[in-house]
Amino acid sequence: MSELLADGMLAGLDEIAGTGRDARRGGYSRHVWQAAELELRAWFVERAGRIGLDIETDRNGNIWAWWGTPGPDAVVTGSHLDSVPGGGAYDGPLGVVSALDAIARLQAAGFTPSRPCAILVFAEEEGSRFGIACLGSRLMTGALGADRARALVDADGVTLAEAAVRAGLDPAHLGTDREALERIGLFVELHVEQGRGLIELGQPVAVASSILAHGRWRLTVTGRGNHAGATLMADRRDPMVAAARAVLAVQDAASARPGTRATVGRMNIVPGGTNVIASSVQAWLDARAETDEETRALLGEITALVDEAVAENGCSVAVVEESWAGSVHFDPELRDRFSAALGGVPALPTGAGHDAGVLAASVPSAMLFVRNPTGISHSPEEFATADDCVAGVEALEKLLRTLL
Ligand code: HGY
Ligand code: MN
Ligand code: MN
Ligand code: MN
Repeated sequence: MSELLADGMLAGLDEIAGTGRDARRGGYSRHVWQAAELELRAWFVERAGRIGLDIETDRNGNIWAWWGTPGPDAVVTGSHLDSVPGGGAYDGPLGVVSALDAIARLQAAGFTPSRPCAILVFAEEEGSRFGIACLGSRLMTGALGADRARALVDADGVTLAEAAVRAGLDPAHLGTDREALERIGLFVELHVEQGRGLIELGQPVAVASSILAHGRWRLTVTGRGNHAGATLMADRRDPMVAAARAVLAVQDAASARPGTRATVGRMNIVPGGTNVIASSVQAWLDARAETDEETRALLGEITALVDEAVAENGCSVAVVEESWAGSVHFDPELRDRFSAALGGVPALPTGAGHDAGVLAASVPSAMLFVRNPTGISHSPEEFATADDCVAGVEALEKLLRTLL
């Protein structure tokens, strides 16, 4: 039995368990084309090579591992290897190692595909370096304009174009290459569940039914920097106070609208001195709802409340939309066909965005979820048991067998 069998995918997870550990935050920080993610790319290429897959990197920096001759109408599976800052071990990698192991199992059973098949590893699904979630799939489908993409800048001032050149790509092709997309006949992504759906259903595996609409906005609150000790409270225009009230407004607005979610998980305080009243505060809003309209309505309410809070503190605010992804409903025929093929596994909605959701606008796409007994994700507490991971691989293997 190849070492990919038996617990191949568990061995795969073990092999990368030490890559990109974030001692300060806990969990993993693996961001596109930076050391840890480059190490994972190399690991993936080596692992795929062990089962005879042929590797190529497309013009948007996504990695393809072909089982047999590359070609049109391919059955493609995969996910991503990058993470959020301080992320968990399964979000992304579980889909990649499961794809490797499902193919290894089919090979070991002497199965030969009747159509092209590939594993696809997307670049920058989390948007942790350049700020746009699902960057690799958006570039592939054209959901993100090429000019805007090339100009994206990371925290060190490196543009996506510059980072792409360092990664060996021609930035002129970022976001313009449709060849890669045209080879996909169907895409299926296995992913750890990031909520409590399968816990409550008491099942190890589900198919995805829908993905929330999801927007990201950058709020820049500007006040007047000053001395923490010499400035009377009545004389202050403190953007930190306005931003704090804005965060409370986000919490109130989303909590009052059933099904909506809104988060401020990232802030940048300028200049950031203990004895300095800030001059400006940047806060990033992540807002989601079942429909595009509800998400936009939530944003409208939040910005009205923020305007009020900011004005009362003598500050000003600028709101910039950084990314937007409309709600996704996976093809019900495909969803139900896959559910039936897996013995009637449930269909679950998700609040988390995925590359499969971006691709769904262009090619038949589906997702498999594997139970996460903590129900927590984007955190070191994210987890999946060995049994459920194997149930996920077996489900993916079964689907690939019906498709290939
Ligand atoms: O933010 C998300 O929902 C995904 O994990 N990128
Ligand atoms: Mn994620
Ligand atoms: Mn993910
Ligand atoms: Mn001083």
